[in-house]
Order: sequence, then C-alpha cells, then structure tokens
Amino acid sequence: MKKLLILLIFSFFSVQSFAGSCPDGSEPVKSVSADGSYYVYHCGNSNNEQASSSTTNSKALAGIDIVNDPNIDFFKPPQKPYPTGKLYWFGRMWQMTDFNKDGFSDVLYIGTMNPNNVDMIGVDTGGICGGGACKGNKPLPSLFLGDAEGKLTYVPHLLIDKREDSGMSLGRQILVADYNNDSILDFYIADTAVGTHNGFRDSYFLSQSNSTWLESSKTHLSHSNFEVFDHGAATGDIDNDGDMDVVITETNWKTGTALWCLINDGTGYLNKRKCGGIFSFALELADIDGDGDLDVLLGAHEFEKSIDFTGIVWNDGRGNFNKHNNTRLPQHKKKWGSVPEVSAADLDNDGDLDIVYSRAGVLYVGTAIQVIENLGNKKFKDHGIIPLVEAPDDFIPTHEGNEWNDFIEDIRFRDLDKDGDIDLYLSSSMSLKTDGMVLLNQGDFAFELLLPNVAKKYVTIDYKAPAPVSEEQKAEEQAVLDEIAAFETALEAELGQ
Ligand SMILES: [Ca+2]
Ligand SMILES: [Ca+2]
Ligand SMILES: [Ca+2]
Ligand SMILES: [Ca+2]
Repeated sequence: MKKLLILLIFSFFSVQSFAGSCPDGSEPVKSVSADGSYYVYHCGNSNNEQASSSTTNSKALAGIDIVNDPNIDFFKPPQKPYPTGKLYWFGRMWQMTDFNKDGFSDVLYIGTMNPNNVDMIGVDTGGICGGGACKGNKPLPSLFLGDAEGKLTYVPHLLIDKREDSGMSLGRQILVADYNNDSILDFYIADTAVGTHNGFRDSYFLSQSNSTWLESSKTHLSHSNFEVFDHGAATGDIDNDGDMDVVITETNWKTGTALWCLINDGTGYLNKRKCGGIFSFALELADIDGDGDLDVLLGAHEFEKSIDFTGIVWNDGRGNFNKHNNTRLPQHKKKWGSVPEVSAADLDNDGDLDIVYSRAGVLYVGTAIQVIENLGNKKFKDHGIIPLVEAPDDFIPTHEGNEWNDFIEDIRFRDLDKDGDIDLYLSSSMSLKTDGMVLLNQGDFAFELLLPNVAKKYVTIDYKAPAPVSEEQKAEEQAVLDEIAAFETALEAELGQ
C-alpha cells in the first residue's frame, strides 16, 4: 500500500514537472485544488486535461480496496476453526489478507463472548443476559496464518492485549488497514456489546517491530474507552491526506450524532470528532461519485421510522458528511427492510462503483441481496432483489435468533470464474445455507446464484484441515464435520423431493 502511495505521489510530481513550461513556452499558473490538498497548474485553456488527470491521482484508499484486493489469494475459510468454537459463542466474522506479508493469505476471526449470566429476554442480542451487560471472560480475536498448502495455523501469541478488561464483548466489524504506516496491515474492531445496546469500547491492534500486533487504544485513541452501539463501521482515507481513518455509526436521538470520525494523524493516532451523517445501521466508505473522495454508503432499518435512511451522504472533500447533502436509494421496506451490510464494486466495468446491499426481513427472517447500478452523475438504477432464502409465508418470528435467519454479514468481490467481471462472495458466520454462496456475474446485471457446495470450485485454495493434535480438538472438528454432513444430507433430501 505504501508502495502504491509512493507511486501515486511520484507520478503526481512528474505531472507537475511536466507542467513546468507550457506548450506555447509560457510559465504555467499555479492554483490550489478544489479540496485544498494539492496544486493545479494551468496553461491557459489548453491544459485543463492535465489538471483533471492530477485529480484522478488523489483518489483516496478505502477499506474495501484492501479486503477485495485481487492480488491476495482468496479461499473459503472454515466457519469455525479450532479453537474459535470454544472461544466465541456466535458471530465468527473474518477478514482475509496477508497480515504477515509472506505471500500467503491469512484469516483473522472475531466473535462474541461466552457469557456466564445468559438469560434470554426480548427479541434480540440486547436481551441475552436478562437486560443487563453480559459477564464472563472476553475472548481476543483469533489470527490464523496461511501457508503454501492452504493450511491455517492458529497464532495466539502474535496478538497482545494488555488491558485489564481485555478482549471483545461482541466484535461486529474488522477494519483492516495500515493505520501506523509501517506497511504492515493493522486492524480496528468495532464492538457493539452483547447484553445491551449501549455499546462496548472498541479494540485497536497496531503492528509492532517484533512482528506482533499490540492492542493500542490507550496510546493511540483520543478516547480509549468510548462506548457506542457501532453496528456500522468502515475504514478509508476520508480526508485524503494519505492515512487511513475510521468511521463508526451511532444512533443517538438525544445528541443527534449519527457518525463519528476517527481521524488519523499519520502515526496511527486517531482523533475522534463528529462528522455528520444520518442514523443508520450498515455503513461502508466508497467514492460513489468518482470525485476522488470517499462517500458514506448507509443502510437502514426501513421498518423503523427513526432509522429509515438507505442511501449515500456525500463527502465535502475534507471528511465531513453533511446530512442534507445526500442521495436516497430505493428501499424494499415491505419484505426486506433490514439492511445489515452494504458494499460497492464496479460490476459492469464502466469505471464507477455499483452498490450491493445485504437485506433481511422483520427479525432477520429471510435473506436477500439488492444490486443497484451506478449510472453516473449521482443517478442510480435498482436491479431489485435477489432472494437467497425465503421463509414460508405463515412463519411468524418471535426472536432474531430464528431458524430463517441466514443473513449475509459480509459481501466480498473477486473475479471468481476469471471471465473479466467481478463476482460476489457472500458470507454468514451462523448459516450453513448461505455461507459461501456466490453470485456469478453474467453481465448486464444478471447474476447466477450458486449454492455453497457448488460455489466451492470457484475458490482458489481448498482449505485442508490440519491434523488434529488434541482429543478435544479432534472431537470438535469431528462435530463440525458431522454438522456439515447432516446439513448436506438434509439439503439433498429436500432438493430431491
Ligand atoms: Ca500470510
Ligand atoms: Ca501497520
Ligand atoms: Ca486520513
Ligand atoms: Ca466522492
């Protein structure tokens, strides 16, 4: 990434030195760019093209560029590798990249603590411990390093958390980026808390010179114990100054705060400030209008009046998202009004980013994907809903944790069938039905849905389980294999009817 930045800076300077004299021999006129971040040189009318080419060079890096990097080998990671089955109660979210820079893809998992005071009340994770905070040991994230055989090795000694109350309550988002600019990827974990919807302080792991990652909230966050229900979180260089910032959501009617921006000073130290936005549930950063700065893509709970904005809030170029400067996107609130995740990629190879929403019904019943085409000039075309799992019409849920909750937690983009366009890889840490589903891009916004067992052949490396070492590990891995086998038998029986 640093190399890329250096390259960009280098090419930017070479454009400038070109501009040293104009074609007609006159001196160019120097002026400051619209966002104040670089100089633009003009040679009368003839040089406008050159000015716009240096605008392209200032394109800000987004977290989605890192996790969807086509140069990083991608494979279907195991849903519950040992010992994550024991460490986390549920919600094993992951990100894949080459953390230790040995050329092989690694996988980092987060999850939810196993509380010792479980007492389910209410309809969601806010009532899991009788309406109060969950208690018990909080687990750390789990890093698995990949190797040439596609084998993953658990390396707990590389992640260090010295806080008195260390670990995670309910880790919801892993934001991978090189925050401290040492060319090794770091990660920020947004933690929503389990047991209440009041949030829990986040975790922030920075790479160290001894090849470990040290939890650095105390030294590198302006507010290290800040607690907010940050269901949505994303990383990107929102102020275009060459370092990676963090944006998290809050739904706070009292203060009106919708987004918090954690602005990097270049060393990995993040300064928290309010930065506008609109109440939302899902969040991603992407330059949707192609003007070089990252905009916020938001997803709502469209069934609820107070969190019903699905759409884009535009960046003013300095990392502020004025709530009035927005574009709404088509909703589907009748059946698919819960929007837990959103992302963006260029699905039709026309140079702009198209938008993909993960959708679910009331209390997460049923699972769907919505694809929206970017037409340019802040115009969009909804290509509608692709249902992945649909519950029978007469099913009435009483809790989020119901048998028809298979929602897609993460949308990833790769050219999986190597035909020149970007396909969608969908993951769900709690559903065997939808985890590893693929939507193959067939052009013109048509997609072919592949079930996980069919989609397997499109992942580049088949994960081979390492030989179990302990009896406990053997038993746990066998239990996972039995669960998958039973599921596939049941699925075949169902499809055979
Ligand atoms: Ca690696
Ligand atoms: Ca780093
Ligand atoms: Ca920045
Ligand atoms: Ca933009």
